[in-house]
Amino acid sequence: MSASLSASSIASGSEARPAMRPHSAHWGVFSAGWQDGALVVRPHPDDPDPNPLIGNFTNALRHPARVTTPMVRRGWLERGPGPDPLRGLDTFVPMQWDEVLDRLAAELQRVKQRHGAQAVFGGSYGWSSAGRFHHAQSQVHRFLNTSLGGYVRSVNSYSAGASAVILPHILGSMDDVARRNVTWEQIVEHTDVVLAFGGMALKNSRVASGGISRHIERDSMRAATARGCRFVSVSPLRTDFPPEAKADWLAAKPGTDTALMLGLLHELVSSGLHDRDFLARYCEGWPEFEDYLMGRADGTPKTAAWAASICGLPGRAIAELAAALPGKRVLVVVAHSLQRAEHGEQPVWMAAVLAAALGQLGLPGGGYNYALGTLAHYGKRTNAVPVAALPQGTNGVKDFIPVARIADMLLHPGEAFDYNGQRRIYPHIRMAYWAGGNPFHHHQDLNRLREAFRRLDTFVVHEIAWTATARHADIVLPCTLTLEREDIGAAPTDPLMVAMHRIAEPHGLARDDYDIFADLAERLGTREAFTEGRTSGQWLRHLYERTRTALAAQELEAPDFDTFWERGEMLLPQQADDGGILRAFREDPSRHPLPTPSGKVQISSPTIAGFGYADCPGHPAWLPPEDGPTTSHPLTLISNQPATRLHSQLDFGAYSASQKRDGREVCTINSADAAARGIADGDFVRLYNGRGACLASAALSDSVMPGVVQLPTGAWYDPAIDASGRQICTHGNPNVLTRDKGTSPLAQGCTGQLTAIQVERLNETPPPMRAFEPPEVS
Ligand SMILES: Nc1nc2c(c(=O)[nH]1)N[C@H]1C(S)=C(S)[C@@H](COP(=O)(O)OP(=O)(O)OC[C@H]3O[C@@H](n4cnc5c(=O)[nH]c(N)nc54)[C@H](O)[C@@H]3O)O[C@H]1N2
Ligand SMILES: Nc1nc2c(c(=O)[nH]1)N[C@H]1C(S)=C(S)[C@@H](COP(=O)(O)OP(=O)(O)OC[C@H]3O[C@@H](n4cnc5c(=O)[nH]c(N)nc54)[C@H](O)[C@@H]3O)O[C@H]1N2
Ligand SMILES: [Mo]
Repeated sequence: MSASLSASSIASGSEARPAMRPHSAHWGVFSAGWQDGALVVRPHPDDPDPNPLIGNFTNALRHPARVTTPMVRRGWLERGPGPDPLRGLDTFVPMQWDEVLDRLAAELQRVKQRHGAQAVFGGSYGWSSAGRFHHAQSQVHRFLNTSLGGYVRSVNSYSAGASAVILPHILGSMDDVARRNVTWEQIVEHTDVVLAFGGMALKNSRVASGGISRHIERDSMRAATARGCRFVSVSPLRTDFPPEAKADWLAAKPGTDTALMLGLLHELVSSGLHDRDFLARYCEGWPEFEDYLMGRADGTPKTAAWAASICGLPGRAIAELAAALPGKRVLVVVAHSLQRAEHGEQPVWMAAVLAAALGQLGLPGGGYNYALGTLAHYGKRTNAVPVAALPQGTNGVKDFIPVARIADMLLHPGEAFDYNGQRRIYPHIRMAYWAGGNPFHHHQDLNRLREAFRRLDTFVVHEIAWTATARHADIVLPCTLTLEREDIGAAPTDPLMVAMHRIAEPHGLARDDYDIFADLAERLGTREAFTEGRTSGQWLRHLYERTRTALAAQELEAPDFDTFWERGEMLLPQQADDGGILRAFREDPSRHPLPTPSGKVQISSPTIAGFGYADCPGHPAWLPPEDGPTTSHPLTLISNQPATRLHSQLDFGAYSASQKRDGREVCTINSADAAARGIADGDFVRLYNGRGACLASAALSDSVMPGVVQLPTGAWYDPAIDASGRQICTHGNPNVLTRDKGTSPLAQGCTGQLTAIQVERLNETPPPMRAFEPPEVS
């Protein structure tokens, strides 16, 4: 894991060519092959801006962190299923496949008979890497539906927990507002100002679930800028835009965007520059909102000066920005990150109101495109033919949780919680089955999550590697890495369908998730229902057929599966760049109403007001956070997406490892804040608050605003005791610090992005790193 391993094995065009076979990942299409015993990966030749994340594959296949054999936790084996404080501390016992599957099938039957399928949590949130068929989350859902009768599921995502719930109340579905809306083509041609809250970091838009063949964002920004488009980045980090965009950087305090947007809009309304015709014709509920904005409702006018006192930007800068917007083609963009925070619903809603008041919704390159720039799915055209996914069957259990309420559910069975106008009860979960996700990556307050998982009878995990989640499981089943399988790579917003060839044989005893589930189903008497009599190879052909028939129906070339497989890829037709539902609505609001209660943009929402939530009132509002900076924890931690990997995946990979220092994650801190604490570049630092502490290597920079520390997510949780006897994650996982509380009772989304911390220089040798060593076997 030394830096010298970096991305050096990514082949360049000039090297002697090994036999390369095509493959695809969420971070790009590439080919891979072996040269002198080393894996070489080469980006797709048509990709203008390849993602360096493909470098993480080069050393991954045979890495010691891989799980090589089925493992059972000793305590579970000796004492049987049940809550256990040793979960996560115990040793493991290797076991042959037949025996482990017999034991697991018996445990599934026990839980089902004693407690019913509603005692099994199968939400299994996560971004595991696969194509259309081997997608682990679809596999586990299909297995639990066909073989157990169902499972408690989770709804929404860690990505967009708040917006997925608020957007349908006010504009339309996430898909309509984020995916089928403004494209990069429109921005290049039409947009005058892109006002981006949370920036548009290329590290993020280089990723798309299902795959991405051409990374066009950098060139699109360059072309738009050359035509005269101005990018404005409201963000705590300068690096949230690439240099090509020549963005103006406005470093507002994190978590204050709603106040800033209110200040901008107050300026417009006070000068009469808001689009009254648009608000009257296309929107509902402006008057109530205007009463709030102008201070008639609560005595506080949301002036630029008021906003300045909250967000820390000069009032004059706010007034100047407001004055630069009317009469221009303005696109307002809000990154996912803003709503992964307390009251995350508010900036999503407020940005829609700002764009509506500018009269821009539905115009080419204008209006509001939630999350454009945060993932490669957005700003793209949609394919004109479908790409099939593994059907998941029918879930007989009705219970669900908003995805980020996992620890609450495990710690509070039978208790009530609020969600989107409903009052629901947390089910009592005895068994959790995870395949394809890493809750010890994605969840907040990991010390609390640990306690929560200890309440289970049994925790089953399929993993490629010894993540912290695998270490906290009772049964760990080794599964193949995508490079060890054949699959079909495709996403609805990418025109390239990829024949994902097998690059390597499975490591150790690893098996495909599909084959594991098929053999488990066999033991439960449901093999036929799960497999429909197909092998994986037959499933690929079956799924491919959906696309082939759609191509044939459009009288396009529709090669058979073998031809597609041999060619390695196929270009799919795409739909016109038509602006989606917002354009149609603008052109004819009576024929194409929005899917909201009024058919219009809900500037206020009587529905949401009717829920009576103080933390999500009936129109967007500034609601100060509870977890803001304090005297003891004066810094705001930004735990954003890592530039060197996808979440926690392949954190041991060569590229991810090459960007660490002394094997630890790097946090970036403003030079002044560092100086005040006697911290020099490269020092080990301890980041802490009342919930926990982690170690990181400090990088000093003025691209981070004062008062802010940035530590990306994804370093594998590595709990240890430091020289002073304190619990610390010795690797640098920020989720030991973040707060496990929903955005509001409306969406109950994840609030992991921001938290208040203190940072100090570490004056002792840090505990050793164990994250990438397999756990102790006995
Ligand atoms: N503090 C904080 N926390 C956050 C965020 C944040 O901004 N701040 N962001 C959140 C967001 S947006 C997200 S989407 C989540 C991401 O959270 P996750 O999606 O859970 O993270 P991944 O690391 O992608 O987890 C995928 C896991 O699947 C495993 N895997 C890979 N391939 C396979 C396979 O074929 N089969 C099986 N069975 N397993 C496989 C990988 O080894 C990995 O452990 O994190 C969230 N957490
Ligand atoms: N390389 C890489 N790319 C990824 C991922 C990854 O793990 N690695 N994950 C993918 C996934 S699943 C998702 S959901 C998307 C996530 O997309 P986002 O959630 O938008 O991504 P982040 O990097 O967490 O945040 C983007 C930026 O928002 C800024 N920010 C944070 N808080 C605030 C705030 O309160 N106000 C303002 N104005 N700015 C703020 C931070 O500076 C941060 O760099 O990224 C995707 N792309
Ligand atoms: Mo996400």
